[in-house]
Parts: sequence; structure tokens; C-alpha cells
Amino acid sequence: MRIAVLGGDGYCGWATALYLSNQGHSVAIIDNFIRRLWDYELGAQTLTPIRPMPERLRVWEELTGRSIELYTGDVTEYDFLSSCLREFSPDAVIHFAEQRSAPYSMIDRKHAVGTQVNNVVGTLNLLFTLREFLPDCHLVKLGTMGEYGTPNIDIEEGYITIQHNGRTDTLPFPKQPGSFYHLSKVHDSHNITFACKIWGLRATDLNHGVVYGTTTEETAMDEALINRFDYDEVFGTVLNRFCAQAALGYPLTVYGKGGQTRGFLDIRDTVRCVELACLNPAARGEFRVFNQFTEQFSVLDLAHLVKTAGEQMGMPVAIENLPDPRVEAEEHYFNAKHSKLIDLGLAPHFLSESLLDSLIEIAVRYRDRIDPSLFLPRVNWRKAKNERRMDAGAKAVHTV
Ligand code: NAD
Ligand code: USQ
Repeated sequence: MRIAVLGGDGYCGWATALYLSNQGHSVAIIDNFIRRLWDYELGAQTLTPIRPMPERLRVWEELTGRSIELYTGDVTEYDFLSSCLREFSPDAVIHFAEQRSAPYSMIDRKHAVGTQVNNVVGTLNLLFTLREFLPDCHLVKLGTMGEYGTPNIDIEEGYITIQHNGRTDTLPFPKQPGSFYHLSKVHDSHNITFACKIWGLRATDLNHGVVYGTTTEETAMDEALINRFDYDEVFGTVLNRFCAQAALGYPLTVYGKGGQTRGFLDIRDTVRCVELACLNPAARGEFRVFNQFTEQFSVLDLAHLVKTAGEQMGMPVAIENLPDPRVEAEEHYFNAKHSKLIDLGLAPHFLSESLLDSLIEIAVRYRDRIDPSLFLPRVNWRKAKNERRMDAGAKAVHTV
């Protein structure tokens, strides 16, 4: 297939672009590298030393003989986006190119507005491009399990059948997102639903859980292909953060009671799920929703798993319960359905001791690059304006 990967320089997008290229698909990456700028703004850097995109692509081509096309630009600019998609003419577009951190979106007004403009406008531009030039192209959009929040009932895959006053209908599952970032994904979902209905576009919303891991078969081929591994309080996801903290002998930062339960998946399953969605497209006019995670854990479960793994590797690991900087349920019911990707053939990688060992080993290998001042949470949901690290003279880089 011809597949465009929007956000292909990012954590999920880079691993996905290489995987799809290795499977023999023709791949194009579209990215404006804004994420590298946001790291600079925050005074943070990935634990792993990621290389500039031209070097990444050159090494990939030298190793495999496969080339990946690169379009550098901003998906919120319609003329740029539509012209490169017209030129590449994909069968499927995978849309990862959004601001994806909940804490980043909660820093202050500017970051909340910037997140929603970036995400909602990019997706709208993509919908209009598909309508205008590529009406048969399948949109595979990265949503998030966090769109649902934590209701006290089972979470369905996108839709729920409700009986009310003697009548029955199947309706979108209620959304209770927990940050301005998660809200941007809900707005996207509504816009895509509407576009599929009125224009007959085909789309799949992948409600992705929290991703962990960094290595895939492809990124392991050469040091120059290494994927990012964020551990800072803004972009680091919880399990990756705990592994970096364990590697440095720093207490694991469990927010609140740690009963927050989420769906998780290995990055090797992210790339496979996305390919399965592409290979099995939605019908014209259909807006499909898949819940994309393989296991659920509470934050405290994860902390104990990392503690055990670290101690077996000879590293003492403490767990610290910090006041929760977020407004979220610290103990709650959570049971989300996630069978549609399994039905399409996903064979999940479950979180195992060996994987945890290898994640901690990666953190130990790059330990010298860890800045422990990035571990403690600074962004607090209750404040309208949060203080930020402003290292390296970075000024306001995200203009709204
Ligand atoms: P990331 O920040 O590592 O990558 C996002 C990429 O998109 C970056 O390379 C960035 O430069 C690019 N980008 C952002 N805005 C852009 C724009 N306007 N124009 C062009 N490029 C732009 O994020 P990630 O972890 O790879 O996440 C990718 C997607 O998957 C996001 O939509 C995110 O919401 C979703 N997701 C991620 C996770 C996770 O745990 N990482 C979980 C659920 C869903
Ligand atoms: N948490 C801690 N300690 C930490 C970091 C996080 O206890 O040091 C807790 C958070 O309070 C939260 C949970 O761990 O309850 C998950 O936090 P996270 O930062 O790992 O993940 P989240 O903010 O939910 O966002 C990540 C991605 C986002 C994606 C989402 C999937 O950054 O792009 O949409 O996971 S989901 O959580 O299913 O919505």
C-alpha cells in the first residue's frame, strides 16, 4: 500500500514508518519537527539520542534498500498538506501529527489553545484534503482511550446501545476527557464522524492506550535509527518514566494513591495495530472505533513491577506517593473492551519481566543523559498558569 505517516518523526510515528516500510509498503513521512522544538522549550530531551531526520532516512535506505519520502511542513497549513498528499496519493493516511501531552496542554491558556488549534485544525485540514482530492483514501486517526475518562460502567469500542423511554439506539460512547489535550481528541472524533457521514469518507479512530517501550525490530537495526524515549514530567509516559527513575535510583513518582487504571500497550503492538487497520479499511461513509491497548494496569501495579524488576537487577527502588498534580479519580472502576484488533489478527506482546529488564537496561545505558530535575511534576491541573522550566534561553516558541 501507499501510506502517508503524519507525525513520522515522533515516538509512535517513527517506529510505524519503519515497520510499514519494512513490510514492503511505500511510505511518506510528513512532519514539521515541532516536537523537537517543544522539548527545547521545556529544557527536556529524549533519554535516547535521536538523530536528525535526513540521517535517519539515509541509514534506513543504506541498510534496507528501501526509501521513505519526506515532506517537511505543518499539517495546520492546508496548502502544504493538500499538495503533498495529492503528490504522494496514498491509499491510507495515518495521522499521528498532534500535540499529545496532557500536562503540556494544562500549562496555561496559551498551551491549551495551542494544543487544540494544532490538533483540531490539522485534522480538519486533513478531512477537507481527503474530501477534495482523495475521497477513497482511508484515514487512520490516532485517538486515545482517555477520550472516555473513567465511567463507572464498562467502556465499549466507540459505541453503546442504549434503551431510553422504550426506544433503542446505538450512539457514540459518552466522553469524559481529563485534559485540554484529551478534549482535542474528542473534538477530532466528532469532526471525523461528521465528515464520514456527510461526505462518505472512510475512517478508523484508534483509541490508543498509554504506550511503553522504545525498541522495535527496525529501530534496533542501527543506533542511528533509535526511537525517542521520553521521561520528563510533560512528555514522559508513566512506565517509561518509572524505568528512567529506577535506573537513576530515584523514587518512582506515583501520583496520589496510584489506583488510576489505564490501558497500556507495547510500541511493537502500536505499529502492528496501525498496519492491521490499514490492511482492513473502513467502508465508505463508515467511522470505525477500535480500542487499541492490550492490558490494563493501575499506576501502583506498574510501580511494583518496576520495583521488583529493578531489585532483581541489583538496584534498590523506592516508591513515593506524591500529591496528584492532575484532577483525576485516584481509585475507580475500569473495564474497557478491546477485541476488534485481536479479531483482525493482533498477537499482543504482554508486559513481561524480560521487557521490563530491557527497558531498565536502556535507561541505565543512557543514564548520563537523565536530568532528575525533570522527574518531579510541575504542571498542576488546578492552576490557571504554571511555572515552566525555560532552559537554554528558549522563549515562547508556540505562538497562538
Ligand atoms: P510525539 O510527540 O512523539 O510525535 C508527534 C509528531 O507529530 C512529532 O514528530 C511532531 O513534530 C509532529 N507534529 C505535531 N504537530 C504537527 C503539525 N502541526 N504538523 C506536522 N507535524 C506535527 O507523539 P507520539 O507519542 O508519537 O504520539 C503520536 C500520536 O499518537 C498522537 O496523536 C497521540 O495523541 C497518539 N497517542 C500516543 C500515545 C502515547 O503513549 N505516546 C498514546 C495514545 C495516543
Ligand atoms: N502518572 C503517575 N506518575 C507519573 C506519571 C504519570 O502516577 O510520573 C499517572 C498519571 O497521573 C495518569 C497515568 O499515570 O493517571 C497515565 O499518565 P501518562 O502521563 O503516562 O499518560 P497520559 O497523560 O494519559 O497520556 C499518555 C500519552 C497521550 C495518550 C494517553 C493514552 O501522552 O498521548 O493519549 O497516554 S490514555 O491514557 O489512555 O488516554
